[in-house]
Amino acid sequence: MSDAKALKRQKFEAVYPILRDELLAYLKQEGMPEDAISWYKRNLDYNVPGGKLNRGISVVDSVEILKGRKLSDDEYFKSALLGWCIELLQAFFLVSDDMMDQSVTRRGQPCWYRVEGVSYIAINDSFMLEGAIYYLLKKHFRSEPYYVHLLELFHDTTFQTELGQLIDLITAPEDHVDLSKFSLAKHQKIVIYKTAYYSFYLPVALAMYMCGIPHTPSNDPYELAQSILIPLGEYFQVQDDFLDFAAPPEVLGKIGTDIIDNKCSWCINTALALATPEQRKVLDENYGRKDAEAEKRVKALYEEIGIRQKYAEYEEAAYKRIMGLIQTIPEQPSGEGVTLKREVFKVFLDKIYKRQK
Ligand code: DMA
Ligand code: MG
Ligand code: MG
Ligand code: MG
Repeated sequence: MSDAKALKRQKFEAVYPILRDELLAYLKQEGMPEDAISWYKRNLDYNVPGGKLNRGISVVDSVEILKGRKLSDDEYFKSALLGWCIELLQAFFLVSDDMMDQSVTRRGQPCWYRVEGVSYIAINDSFMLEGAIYYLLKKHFRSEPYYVHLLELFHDTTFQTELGQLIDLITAPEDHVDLSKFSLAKHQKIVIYKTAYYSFYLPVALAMYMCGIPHTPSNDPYELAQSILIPLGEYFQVQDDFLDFAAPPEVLGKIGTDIIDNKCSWCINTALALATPEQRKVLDENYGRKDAEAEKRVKALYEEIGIRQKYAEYEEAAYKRIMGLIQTIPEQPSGEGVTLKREVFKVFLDKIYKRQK
């Protein structure tokens, strides 16, 4: 990591304990018992700050680019706070996702529900990570003219993500493998809803609201942003699917479960498109089984069909396509006020291009 990037991360991380302590102070004020306060603290500390923080820091980066200048202390704090609200949303989704996917590790440590003494309490803990978002938004943004936009955006994006999780889960029944039900079209729908809205559109739209960018009846800048960020998020989830199979767990911080979980992942869809009838039989017999040997056979088959090469080709094409979309943003904006800038999207794309974790 470059020095500049490490410093940026440190500055962003320094905001986290302030917000956590505000949340804990609320519990104290409500007269909650000490063990409840320390439980919530442990939940927050375990699940919120330890990730890559790409989504959270992207709010700050985007506000800076849109304003075209260094932020005041208050502007920095507010944009970082919105960034941490996305990280809270992410923590809420991940705690529940790991239970539903029966995952083992996350960010190099056991998934929260697998921690001694937590188990199903993790369900309520995930709700309390979500609840924190609205406590913090109300406390810090209630008097802003864009407050209701923030609320709607978080609510809409949450619902979209939940729809995505629903189709991800019901397309992967535990007891019934039917690969003929998978398709790249289904995959695209799943990844746009479960990942792209909250991971890519949300950070940029939050920054746009904070900068006072208005909606317009035609050529709405939020629509324009979405037309680039949704494909970007799709590309990101294809990477997630590929890394689930290909990345060493020590690097990725999590152990892949997609093959055992019968997921409609980019890898299986790509393999299905390339498989000979004999290879197809191997997939039919081994995909989605709760069996490490069957998983190994699927992985060997992925290698055999050259999925790494296919992925490299996909990644190059996706990069070029998204760069092309970014060029559709007018470089010389007309009119007054803060307008969308290509740089917002380029920075985001460069953060994920060829990522290994
Ligand atoms: C990610 O799906 C989507 C959400 C909303 C967490 P996933 O199960 O592929 O994520 P991961 O690979 O991180 O478990
Ligand atoms: Mg998962
Ligand atoms: Mg999942
Ligand atoms: Mg995954």
